[in-house]
Order: sequence, then C-alpha cells, then structure tokens
Amino acid sequence: MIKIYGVYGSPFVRKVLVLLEIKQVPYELVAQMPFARDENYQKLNPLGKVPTMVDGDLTLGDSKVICRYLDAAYPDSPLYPKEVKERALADWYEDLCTGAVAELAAGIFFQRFMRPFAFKQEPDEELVAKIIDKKLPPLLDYLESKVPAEGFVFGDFSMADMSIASPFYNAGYAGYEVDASRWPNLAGLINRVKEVPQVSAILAKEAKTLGLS
Ligand SMILES: N[C@@H](CCC(=O)N[C@@H](CS)C(=O)NCC(=O)O)C(=O)O
Repeated sequence: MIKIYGVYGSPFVRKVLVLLEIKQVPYELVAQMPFARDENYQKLNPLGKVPTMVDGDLTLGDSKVICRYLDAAYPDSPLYPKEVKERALADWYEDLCTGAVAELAAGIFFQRFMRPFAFKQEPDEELVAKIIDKKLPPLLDYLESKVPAEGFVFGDFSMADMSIASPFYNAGYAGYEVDASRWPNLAGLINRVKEVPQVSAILAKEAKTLGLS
C-alpha cells in the first residue's frame, strides 16, 4: 500500500491526501513530524520535509512531484488538465502556490498558531503585518486576475485549485482570511475548494488533530 509520511495540517500533505481520496487509491498516513531532524526519515527524504511518498520501490519527496506521479500512475479521475498549455499553467500555479504563496501563508500560521500553541511564544506581529500588508497583496492581485468568479480554474476541479487554496486554510487556522471585498474571485475559489467532499473530509480530520473541533 502507498505510504505517505507526514501529518494532518500540512498544506503540502493535504494536497496529496486529497488527490488519493479523489482517486480512491488506498494509502497509509505514516506520522512524521516536520522539523524533527529524524535521521531515519532523512534517508527517505534528505530535506527532512513532509510529505514523502513510498509506492513499492519508488520513494519521492515534494508534493508537486508526488501529485504528478500519482496522477500519471493512477489515471482515473485525472487531476491535471490534458491540454498542453492548460497543463503548463496548472504546473505554474502549483509551483507558485506551493512555493512563494505557501511560504508567506506558513509565516502567518507559524507566528500566530504554532508559536503560541506549540512553543508557548509570542507571535512576531511586526513580521505578520509585513506579510499581510506588503508581501502577500501582489501575489493575491495576480491570483485574483487568474481565478474565475465561478467554478474552478480549468473547469473541473484540479490540483491547480487545490494548490491555490491549500495555503490559505493554514493561514485561516491563524485567523487570516483573504479579503473578499478586495479579492472576490480568490476568496470564492478558496470557499468552493473547501466544499469538494474529499477536501472537507480531510479538513475535518485536520481540525480534530489540531484541536480545533
Ligand atoms: N515544496 C515542498 C514543501 C514541503 C514543506 O515545506 N513541508 C513542511 C511542512 S508543512 C516541512 O516539512 N518543513 C520542515 C522543514 O522545512 O524542515 C512540498 O511541496 O512538498
């Protein structure tokens, strides 16, 4: 059976779990904390990051790489567009949002959620304000111009939608919401993705694990 190393609550692990749930591919989630500096885990993934996937003799790190492999290996219910230019755009949105966007959202989540609840430290609100007021808005403006007012980016739900929305669920745990009056398309997409049954099921499991429900 496919093993996914990681934890509920990671925006990157979430993408992989949603894809497996939609494709109805059985998997085991092997608990692996990020930042654990676990030598055995680093043999699977030298970066020590989650997720890592093991499918038989294949071991892969990075949610983008894992999702693209799983979509090709388990082709039922495809989660990337087929048309070449759409596919390239989907890859770009996924790279952008699991990269720069996720990094900024993670900054809010880390400061306002992990620091007080996990490490009993005060959040650095100056840093959070810089992210919210200066660093995120240009990226949100860009996404707003690419996201439709209704439905999903490429018609059917795809990993592009999941990748765009996922970092904002973590920022949401830390009390940050995309301002729907300034970025209505993006805020709408984040809500629509949440309503995909497999996404809401994974978010419900996370909320339990994070002590939010
Ligand atoms: N680009 C990677 C990012 C993975 C990532 O940064 N995961 C975080 C957890 S949410 C992590 O493991 N951080 C630990 C570290 O950076 O050492 C992906 O998409 O899988």
